[in-house]
Amino acid sequence: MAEISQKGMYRTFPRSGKNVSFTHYCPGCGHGIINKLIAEACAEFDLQDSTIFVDPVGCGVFTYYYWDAAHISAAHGRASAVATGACRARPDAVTIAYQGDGDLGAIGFNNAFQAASRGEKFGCIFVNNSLYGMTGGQMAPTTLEGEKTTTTPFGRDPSLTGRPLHVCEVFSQLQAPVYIARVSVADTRRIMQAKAAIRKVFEIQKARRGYALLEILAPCPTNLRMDAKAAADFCMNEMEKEFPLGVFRDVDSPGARPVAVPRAATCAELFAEGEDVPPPADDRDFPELRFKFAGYGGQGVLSLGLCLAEAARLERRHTLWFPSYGPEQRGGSANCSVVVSGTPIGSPTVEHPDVLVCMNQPAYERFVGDVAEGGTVIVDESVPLNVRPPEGVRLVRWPAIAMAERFGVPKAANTMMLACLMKEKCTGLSDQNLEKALVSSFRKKPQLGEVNRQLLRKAGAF
Ligand SMILES: Cc1ncc(C[n+]2csc(CCOP(=O)(O)OP(=O)(O)O)c2C)c(N)n1
Ligand code: SF4
Repeated sequence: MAEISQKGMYRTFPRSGKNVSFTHYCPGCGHGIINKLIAEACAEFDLQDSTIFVDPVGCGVFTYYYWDAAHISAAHGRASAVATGACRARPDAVTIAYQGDGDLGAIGFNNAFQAASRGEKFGCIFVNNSLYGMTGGQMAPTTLEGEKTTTTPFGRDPSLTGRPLHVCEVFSQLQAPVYIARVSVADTRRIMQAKAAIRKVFEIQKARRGYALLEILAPCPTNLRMDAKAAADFCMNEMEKEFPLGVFRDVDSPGARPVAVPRAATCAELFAEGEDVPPPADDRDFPELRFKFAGYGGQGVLSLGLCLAEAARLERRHTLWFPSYGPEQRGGSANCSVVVSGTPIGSPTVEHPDVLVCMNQPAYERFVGDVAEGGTVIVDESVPLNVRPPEGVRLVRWPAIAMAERFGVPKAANTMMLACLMKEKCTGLSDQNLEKALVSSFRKKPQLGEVNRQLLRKAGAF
């Protein structure tokens, strides 16, 4: 038997503990055809090693099992937002978001629309099967008037649920997109047109020309409660009446006003006035260090974390700072995570810190059990220790609050904590950069920067 072409796809798909060579799609589903066309286009343009697919939540969720390229799974409706991040972080790669009509047209409409309006450099393949497939056939914004779904059992009634959403037509009001088209995969001729349009999306991304939206009408026999032939006929005869096929915007058409490929902003630009330093340098010998700073809002734990992250940036380490606080400006709990690493960091969240700094009792009790084995917890001396740190965790008690009061600057308790981190040599960063970062955090009040520098020395940081 001739081998079936699987260009751009894995040979087998490891699903549910088995290695199968068929997809999870129902017979007659448009996703299956579209998946194959996308994989082929990616492979034919030799882009498998430089494509980032952003996968949706919906029936297309498993494309990472099928397409042999890099993938990021987005939360429901967020593929265009995630694709924005991916194409900005990796302007050298081709980014493709894959979204259903519930995903893009309902929960995710705004982020898809805004990404298109900004002219983000990615291609969006939008599969319109007129309903929510994965969850059992509920009405989507694209459901036709009169179409029966599980949530419109008597047919969609515009007086209750409005009229179908025409995504291509709405996006065509925007200036930045360079390509907007609607195709179908309901018969062979249409599949060939869809193939050409998908190739065009890849070509546009390969040439970094701008945002491209390709809507593909696709049958969902299962939820339409039809056989494959009838569902394809519904797609051609009913859906196309509402959603005419065609090209709404082409690369060089007069309506398009693409925006330039953005240059990645430097940290100095992002943080205004900060000292510009070259981007982080990879250093595999520098281990990833995870910090958590916790206390009340107003105790300066977020600034303390920022200071550490800024010192890491000055040292050309990879670093991320991630704050978490309540709605109150002062008084509520606040904490932040900081990751410092010699290699790019996957996530800014820190579940098991190597170093935990606690300025109050609730923070200590909440986080002390999470500290990684071999880690350190630094707690203000005023905090009663009702709970012991886990086995293998070093405890350091430090009178940060009392010292700041004694030095006449009660607000500088966080600077006193920084002094302790430096004394204990817990940061992996140089004293010089930590001091510089501290002073620069007061750049709008330089006299306070100098006061804090002196306090750092008085506290015996170095
Ligand atoms: C935040 C959130 N809300 C709702 C869901 C449930 N959900 C999963 S898939 C889906 C709809 C998918 O429909 P569509 O985007 O049209 O894709 P299809 O399955 O038809 O390909 C919904 C509502 C979810 N997973 N997450
Ligand atoms: S439920 Fe519909 S969209 Fe989902 S796999 Fe089956 S046919 Fe395709």
